[in-house]
Amino acid sequence: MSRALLSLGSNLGDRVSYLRAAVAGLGRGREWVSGVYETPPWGDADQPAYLNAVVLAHDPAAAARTWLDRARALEQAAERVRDPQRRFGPRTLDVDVIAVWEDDGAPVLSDDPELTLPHPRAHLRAFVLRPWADCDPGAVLPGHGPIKSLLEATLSADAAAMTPRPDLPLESQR
Ligand code: PH2
Ligand code: MG
Ligand code: MG
Repeated sequence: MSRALLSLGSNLGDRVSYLRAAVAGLGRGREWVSGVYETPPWGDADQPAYLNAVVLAHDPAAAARTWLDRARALEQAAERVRDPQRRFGPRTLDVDVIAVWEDDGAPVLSDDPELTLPHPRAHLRAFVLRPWADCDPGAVLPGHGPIKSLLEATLSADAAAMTPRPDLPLESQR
């Protein structure tokens, strides 16, 4: 039933291995996987730099909620420990469901606090928009518009501080 744009982030331990395990864990349903960017921490400066990437995944059998369950399972497999005192603190693996579309292309909208769709901060985050724009320049973030425009509107300092890491591919050529 759906496609999902998932954002991957890691800033603890063997960061690229956590991202690679997450991509592999998505199985055959991935349509494309972006390149990796090294990005300064947003929100809580006192933590290591992140590696970030995005993935478009497709699963005819998945409901929107299925993507959240998968994201959490991937985080658990990375032995992520949640610190209740530090919502935006460091983590081995963060998998966020950014947007979900039905097979006919209609966006899934949700104000469920557990799974808000699209993700409530995605339109502000260069570390989501830039790798997404690399893979699908014409993409639209439901409710917000073309991601190219959103990327231009993010702080140029944020986008400029992102370093492409072509030396860290997430999947071997298929
Ligand atoms: N994720 C956060 C908090 N801050 N900063 C960067 N650069 N990348 C992230 O993925 C990120 C962050 C919480 O999810
Ligand atoms: Mg998250
Ligand atoms: Mg996050």
